Amino acid sequence: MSVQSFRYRAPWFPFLSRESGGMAAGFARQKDVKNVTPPKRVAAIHDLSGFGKCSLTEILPILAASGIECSALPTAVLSTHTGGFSGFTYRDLTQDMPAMARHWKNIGVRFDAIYTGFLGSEDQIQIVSDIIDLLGDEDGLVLIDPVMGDEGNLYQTYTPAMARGVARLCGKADVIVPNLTEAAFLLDEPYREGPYDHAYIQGIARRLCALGPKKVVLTGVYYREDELGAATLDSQTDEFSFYSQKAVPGFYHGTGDIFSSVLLCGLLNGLSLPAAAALAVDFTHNCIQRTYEAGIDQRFGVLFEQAIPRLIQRFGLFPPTDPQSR
Ligand code: PXL
Repeated sequence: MSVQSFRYRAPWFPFLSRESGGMAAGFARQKDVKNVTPPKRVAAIHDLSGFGKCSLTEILPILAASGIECSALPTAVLSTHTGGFSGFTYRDLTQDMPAMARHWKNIGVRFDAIYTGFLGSEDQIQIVSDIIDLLGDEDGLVLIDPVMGDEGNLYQTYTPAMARGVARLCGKADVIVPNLTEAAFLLDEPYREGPYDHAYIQGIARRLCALGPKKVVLTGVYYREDELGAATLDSQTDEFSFYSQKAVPGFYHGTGDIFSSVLLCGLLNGLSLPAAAALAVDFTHNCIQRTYEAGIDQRFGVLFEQAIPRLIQRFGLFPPTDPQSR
Protein backbone atom coordinates (compact mmCIF):
# COMPACT_ATOMS: atom_id res chain seq x y z
CA MET A 1 0.00 0.00 0.00
CA SER A 2 1.41 3.40 -0.86
CA VAL A 3 1.90 6.08 1.77
CA GLN A 4 -0.66 8.20 -0.02
CA SER A 5 -3.44 5.59 0.12
CA PHE A 6 -2.60 4.73 3.74
CA ARG A 7 -2.95 8.39 4.69
CA TYR A 8 -6.35 8.91 3.09
CA ARG A 9 -7.84 5.62 4.31
CA ALA A 10 -6.94 5.92 7.99
CA PRO A 11 -9.86 7.57 9.80
CA TRP A 12 -8.39 6.48 13.18
CA PHE A 13 -5.40 8.73 12.54
CA PRO A 14 -7.24 11.98 11.83
CA PHE A 15 -4.35 14.42 11.91
CA LEU A 16 -2.82 12.73 8.83
CA SER A 17 -5.58 14.15 6.67
CA ARG A 18 -5.72 15.33 3.06
CA GLU A 19 -6.45 18.91 4.27
CA SER A 20 -3.43 18.97 6.53
CA GLY A 21 -1.19 18.32 3.55
CA GLY A 22 0.57 15.25 4.98
CA MET A 23 2.73 14.24 7.83
CA ALA A 24 4.50 17.42 8.97
CA ALA A 25 1.49 19.71 8.60
CA GLY A 26 -0.71 17.06 10.21
CA PHE A 27 1.32 17.04 13.40
CA ALA A 28 1.34 20.85 13.55
CA ARG A 29 -2.48 20.81 13.78
CA GLN A 30 -2.43 18.66 16.90
CA LYS A 31 -3.67 20.82 19.85
CA ASP A 32 -2.10 19.16 22.89
CA VAL A 33 1.59 19.12 21.88
CA LYS A 34 3.80 19.28 25.01
CA ASN A 35 7.35 20.60 25.18
CA VAL A 36 9.00 17.18 24.81
CA THR A 37 12.29 16.97 22.89
CA PRO A 38 12.04 14.24 20.27
CA PRO A 39 14.94 11.78 20.15
CA LYS A 40 17.76 12.21 17.65
CA ARG A 41 17.33 9.88 14.68
CA VAL A 42 19.96 7.71 12.97
CA ALA A 43 19.81 5.89 9.63
CA ALA A 44 21.76 2.68 10.25
CA ILE A 45 23.02 1.01 7.06
CA HIS A 46 24.26 -2.40 8.21
CA ASP A 47 23.49 -6.10 7.78
CA LEU A 48 21.06 -8.11 9.86
CA SER A 49 22.70 -11.33 11.05
CA GLY A 50 20.08 -13.44 12.80
CA PHE A 51 22.39 -15.29 15.19
CA GLY A 52 25.77 -14.41 16.67
CA LYS A 53 25.13 -10.82 17.76
CA CYS A 54 26.63 -8.20 15.49
CA SER A 55 25.53 -5.19 13.44
CA LEU A 56 21.77 -4.43 13.58
CA THR A 57 20.96 -6.90 16.37
CA GLU A 58 23.33 -4.86 18.56
CA ILE A 59 22.86 -1.41 17.05
CA LEU A 60 19.09 -1.22 17.49
CA PRO A 61 19.05 -1.98 21.26
CA ILE A 62 22.17 0.11 22.00
CA LEU A 63 20.81 3.20 20.26
CA ALA A 64 17.40 2.79 21.90
CA ALA A 65 18.99 2.46 25.36
CA SER A 66 20.88 5.69 24.67
CA GLY A 67 17.70 7.55 23.77
CA ILE A 68 18.38 7.57 20.03
CA GLU A 69 15.82 6.55 17.40
CA CYS A 70 17.21 4.11 14.83
CA SER A 71 15.90 3.51 11.31
CA ALA A 72 17.42 0.33 9.89
CA LEU A 73 18.40 0.07 6.23
CA PRO A 74 19.64 -3.55 5.96
CA THR A 75 22.40 -4.27 3.46
CA ALA A 76 21.97 -8.06 3.68
CA VAL A 77 20.22 -10.67 5.80
CA LEU A 78 22.32 -13.59 7.04
CA SER A 79 21.57 -16.55 9.30
CA THR A 80 24.77 -15.82 11.28
CA HIS A 81 27.73 -13.47 10.98
CA THR A 82 30.54 -14.70 8.75
CA GLY A 83 33.18 -15.02 11.47
CA GLY A 84 33.69 -18.62 12.49
CA PHE A 85 30.48 -20.22 11.16
CA SER A 86 30.29 -22.11 7.87
CA GLY A 87 27.11 -22.68 5.82
CA PHE A 88 25.47 -19.35 6.68
CA THR A 89 22.64 -18.08 4.45
CA TYR A 90 23.18 -14.76 2.69
CA ARG A 91 20.45 -12.61 1.13
CA ASP A 92 21.91 -9.60 -0.62
CA LEU A 93 19.67 -6.50 -0.41
CA THR A 94 21.59 -4.24 -2.81
CA GLN A 95 18.50 -3.83 -5.04
CA ASP A 96 16.28 -2.67 -2.17
CA MET A 97 18.58 -0.06 -0.68
CA PRO A 98 18.08 2.91 -3.08
CA ALA A 99 14.28 2.52 -2.99
CA MET A 100 14.21 2.38 0.81
CA ALA A 101 16.28 5.56 1.04
CA ARG A 102 14.14 7.33 -1.59
CA HIS A 103 10.98 6.38 0.31
CA TRP A 104 12.40 7.93 3.50
CA LYS A 105 13.31 11.07 1.54
CA ASN A 106 9.84 11.26 -0.04
CA ILE A 107 8.02 11.08 3.30
CA GLY A 108 10.29 13.79 4.69
CA VAL A 109 12.25 11.86 7.31
CA ARG A 110 15.23 13.84 8.68
CA PHE A 111 18.31 12.16 10.15
CA ASP A 112 20.75 13.52 12.72
CA ALA A 113 23.29 10.91 11.65
CA ILE A 114 23.98 8.35 8.97
CA TYR A 115 25.82 5.33 10.32
CA THR A 116 27.19 2.69 7.96
CA GLY A 117 28.95 -0.62 8.59
CA PHE A 118 29.08 -4.06 6.98
CA LEU A 119 28.32 -3.79 3.24
CA GLY A 120 27.00 -6.78 1.30
CA SER A 121 28.43 -6.16 -2.20
CA GLU A 122 30.80 -3.93 -4.15
CA ASP A 123 27.85 -2.07 -5.71
CA GLN A 124 26.66 -1.07 -2.26
CA ILE A 125 29.64 1.25 -1.81
CA GLN A 126 28.37 3.66 -4.50
CA ILE A 127 24.80 3.19 -3.29
CA VAL A 128 25.79 4.17 0.26
CA SER A 129 27.66 7.18 -1.11
CA ASP A 130 24.48 8.23 -2.97
CA ILE A 131 22.36 7.66 0.15
CA ILE A 132 24.66 9.95 2.15
CA ASP A 133 24.10 12.65 -0.53
CA LEU A 134 20.34 12.04 -0.48
CA LEU A 135 19.68 11.80 3.24
CA GLY A 136 22.64 13.57 4.81
CA ASP A 137 21.75 16.70 6.75
CA GLU A 138 23.89 19.82 6.69
CA ASP A 139 24.16 19.72 10.49
CA GLY A 140 24.17 15.94 10.68
CA LEU A 141 26.95 13.49 11.36
CA VAL A 142 28.21 10.80 8.97
CA LEU A 143 29.88 7.96 10.86
CA ILE A 144 31.43 5.28 8.67
CA ASP A 145 32.59 2.09 10.32
CA PRO A 146 34.62 0.50 7.51
CA VAL A 147 33.76 -3.05 8.66
CA MET A 148 35.98 -5.30 6.51
CA GLY A 149 38.17 -7.57 8.57
CA ASP A 150 40.02 -8.54 11.71
CA GLU A 151 43.38 -9.92 12.80
CA GLY A 152 45.06 -9.02 9.50
CA ASN A 153 42.44 -10.67 7.22
CA LEU A 154 39.40 -9.52 5.25
CA TYR A 155 36.03 -11.11 6.13
CA GLN A 156 34.87 -13.92 3.78
CA THR A 157 32.57 -11.66 1.72
CA TYR A 158 35.03 -8.75 1.26
CA THR A 159 37.53 -8.36 -1.61
CA PRO A 160 40.54 -6.03 -2.02
CA ALA A 161 38.49 -4.09 -4.62
CA MET A 162 35.79 -3.51 -1.99
CA ALA A 163 38.45 -2.30 0.43
CA ARG A 164 39.58 0.32 -2.14
CA GLY A 165 35.94 1.42 -2.60
CA VAL A 166 35.43 1.71 1.16
CA ALA A 167 38.58 3.88 1.35
CA ARG A 168 36.96 6.29 -1.16
CA LEU A 169 33.69 6.20 0.80
CA CYS A 170 35.55 7.21 3.98
CA GLY A 171 36.22 10.57 2.31
CA LYS A 172 32.53 11.40 2.94
CA ALA A 173 32.68 10.73 6.68
CA ASP A 174 32.87 13.04 9.64
CA VAL A 175 34.11 10.13 11.72
CA ILE A 176 35.57 6.75 10.73
CA VAL A 177 36.14 3.87 13.16
CA PRO A 178 38.52 1.27 11.70
CA ASN A 179 40.40 -1.40 13.61
CA LEU A 180 44.07 -1.81 12.70
CA THR A 181 43.33 -4.49 10.08
CA GLU A 182 40.82 -2.21 8.38
CA ALA A 183 43.23 0.73 8.66
CA ALA A 184 45.89 -1.31 6.85
CA PHE A 185 43.48 -2.19 4.01
CA LEU A 186 42.20 1.41 3.79
CA LEU A 187 45.78 2.69 3.48
CA ASP A 188 46.96 -0.23 1.33
CA GLU A 189 49.75 -0.87 3.80
CA PRO A 190 50.88 -4.18 5.35
CA TYR A 191 49.12 -5.14 8.60
CA ARG A 192 51.34 -5.01 11.67
CA GLU A 193 50.75 -6.86 14.92
CA GLY A 194 51.07 -5.08 18.27
CA PRO A 195 52.10 -3.92 20.74
CA TYR A 196 52.30 -0.62 18.88
CA ASP A 197 54.07 2.60 19.68
CA HIS A 198 52.66 6.08 19.83
CA ALA A 199 54.44 7.30 16.66
CA TYR A 200 53.08 4.37 14.60
CA ILE A 201 49.48 4.91 15.79
CA GLN A 202 49.66 8.68 15.25
CA GLY A 203 51.05 8.10 11.74
CA ILE A 204 48.20 5.70 10.85
CA ALA A 205 45.60 8.12 12.22
CA ARG A 206 47.07 11.03 10.25
CA ARG A 207 47.21 9.05 7.00
CA LEU A 208 43.57 7.97 7.55
CA CYS A 209 42.54 11.62 8.03
CA ALA A 210 44.22 12.36 4.69
CA LEU A 211 41.56 10.10 3.07
CA GLY A 212 39.06 12.83 3.94
CA PRO A 213 37.26 12.13 7.25
CA LYS A 214 37.45 14.90 9.86
CA LYS A 215 37.97 12.51 12.76
CA VAL A 216 39.45 9.05 13.15
CA VAL A 217 38.89 6.58 15.96
CA LEU A 218 41.29 3.64 15.77
CA THR A 219 40.22 0.53 17.69
CA GLY A 220 42.29 -2.42 18.87
CA VAL A 221 45.20 -0.18 19.90
CA TYR A 222 47.61 -1.34 22.62
CA TYR A 223 51.04 -0.16 23.71
CA ARG A 224 51.42 -3.01 26.27
CA GLU A 225 50.28 -6.65 26.08
CA ASP A 226 47.90 -6.29 29.03
CA GLU A 227 45.79 -3.41 27.65
CA LEU A 228 43.37 -2.79 24.78
CA GLY A 229 41.89 0.54 23.79
CA ALA A 230 41.20 3.20 21.19
CA ALA A 231 43.07 6.23 19.84
CA THR A 232 41.35 9.30 18.41
CA LEU A 233 42.54 12.09 16.15
CA ASP A 234 40.62 15.23 15.30
CA SER A 235 42.18 16.62 12.12
CA GLN A 236 40.69 20.09 12.70
CA THR A 237 42.19 20.63 16.17
CA ASP A 238 45.03 18.09 15.85
CA GLU A 239 43.96 16.73 19.26
CA PHE A 240 45.09 13.16 19.83
CA SER A 241 43.79 10.89 22.62
CA PHE A 242 44.24 7.33 23.81
CA TYR A 243 42.25 5.38 26.38
CA SER A 244 42.48 1.71 27.29
CA GLN A 245 41.15 -0.99 29.59
CA LYS A 246 42.67 -4.22 30.81
CA ALA A 247 42.88 -6.76 27.97
CA VAL A 248 40.63 -9.84 28.31
CA PRO A 249 41.90 -13.11 26.77
CA GLY A 250 40.13 -14.35 23.62
CA PHE A 251 38.59 -12.96 20.43
CA TYR A 252 34.99 -11.73 20.60
CA HIS A 253 32.70 -11.20 17.60
CA GLY A 254 30.52 -8.13 17.19
CA THR A 255 32.53 -5.97 19.56
CA GLY A 256 33.46 -3.49 16.83
CA ASP A 257 29.77 -2.81 16.19
CA ILE A 258 29.16 -2.33 19.91
CA PHE A 259 32.09 0.08 20.12
CA SER A 260 31.00 2.20 17.14
CA SER A 261 27.38 2.30 18.28
CA VAL A 262 28.28 3.51 21.79
CA LEU A 263 30.73 6.03 20.28
CA LEU A 264 27.96 7.41 18.06
CA CYS A 265 25.52 7.56 20.99
CA GLY A 266 28.11 9.47 23.01
CA LEU A 267 28.67 11.99 20.22
CA LEU A 268 24.93 12.47 19.63
CA ASN A 269 24.45 12.97 23.37
CA GLY A 270 27.00 15.79 23.34
CA LEU A 271 30.23 14.08 24.49
CA SER A 272 33.59 15.12 23.04
CA LEU A 273 35.36 12.64 20.73
CA PRO A 274 37.84 11.47 23.44
CA ALA A 275 35.03 11.13 26.04
CA ALA A 276 32.77 9.20 23.63
CA ALA A 277 35.66 6.89 22.71
CA ALA A 278 36.49 6.27 26.39
CA LEU A 279 32.83 5.45 27.09
CA ALA A 280 32.83 3.03 24.14
CA VAL A 281 36.04 1.37 25.43
CA ASP A 282 34.56 0.96 28.93
CA PHE A 283 31.22 -0.41 27.67
CA THR A 284 32.80 -2.84 25.20
CA HIS A 285 35.28 -4.02 27.82
CA ASN A 286 32.44 -4.63 30.27
CA CYS A 287 30.55 -6.76 27.69
CA ILE A 288 33.70 -8.78 26.92
CA GLN A 289 34.55 -9.30 30.60
CA ARG A 290 31.05 -10.70 31.28
CA THR A 291 31.35 -13.04 28.30
CA TYR A 292 34.79 -14.24 29.40
CA GLU A 293 33.51 -14.92 32.91
CA ALA A 294 30.48 -16.82 31.51
CA GLY A 295 32.82 -18.99 29.41
CA ILE A 296 30.47 -19.16 26.40
CA ASP A 297 31.41 -19.93 22.77
CA GLN A 298 33.10 -16.73 21.57
CA ARG A 299 31.43 -16.99 18.14
CA PHE A 300 28.02 -16.54 19.80
CA GLY A 301 28.71 -12.87 20.54
CA VAL A 302 29.12 -10.99 23.80
CA LEU A 303 26.66 -10.59 26.68
CA PHE A 304 25.88 -6.96 25.88
CA GLU A 305 22.23 -7.22 26.93
CA GLN A 306 23.19 -7.32 30.62
CA ALA A 307 25.27 -4.15 30.21
CA ILE A 308 22.44 -2.15 28.61
CA PRO A 309 21.33 -0.55 31.94
CA ARG A 310 24.73 1.19 32.07
CA LEU A 311 23.83 3.14 28.92
CA ILE A 312 20.34 3.94 30.17
CA GLN A 313 21.86 5.40 33.33
CA ARG A 314 24.76 7.14 31.55
CA PHE A 315 22.47 9.02 29.22
CA GLY A 316 20.01 9.88 31.97
CA LEU A 317 17.01 7.91 30.78
CA PHE A 318 16.70 6.26 34.21
CA PRO A 319 17.88 7.58 37.59
CA PRO A 320 20.74 5.61 39.22
CA THR A 321 19.55 3.29 41.97
CA ASP A 322 22.35 1.06 43.23
CA PRO A 323 25.76 2.70 42.61
CA GLN A 324 27.44 -0.70 43.13
CA SER A 325 25.53 -2.31 40.23
CA ARG A 326 27.57 -3.04 37.10
O1 PXL B 1 30.82 -7.34 13.37
C1 PXL B 1 31.20 -7.22 12.06
C2 PXL B 1 30.36 -8.05 11.14
C3 PXL B 1 29.17 -7.55 10.67
N1 PXL B 1 28.40 -8.25 9.85
C4 PXL B 1 28.74 -9.49 9.45
C5 PXL B 1 29.94 -10.05 9.87
C6 PXL B 1 30.77 -9.31 10.74
C7 PXL B 1 32.01 -9.89 11.22
O2 PXL B 1 32.33 -11.03 11.04
O3 PXL B 1 30.28 -11.27 9.45
C8 PXL B 1 27.84 -10.25 8.56
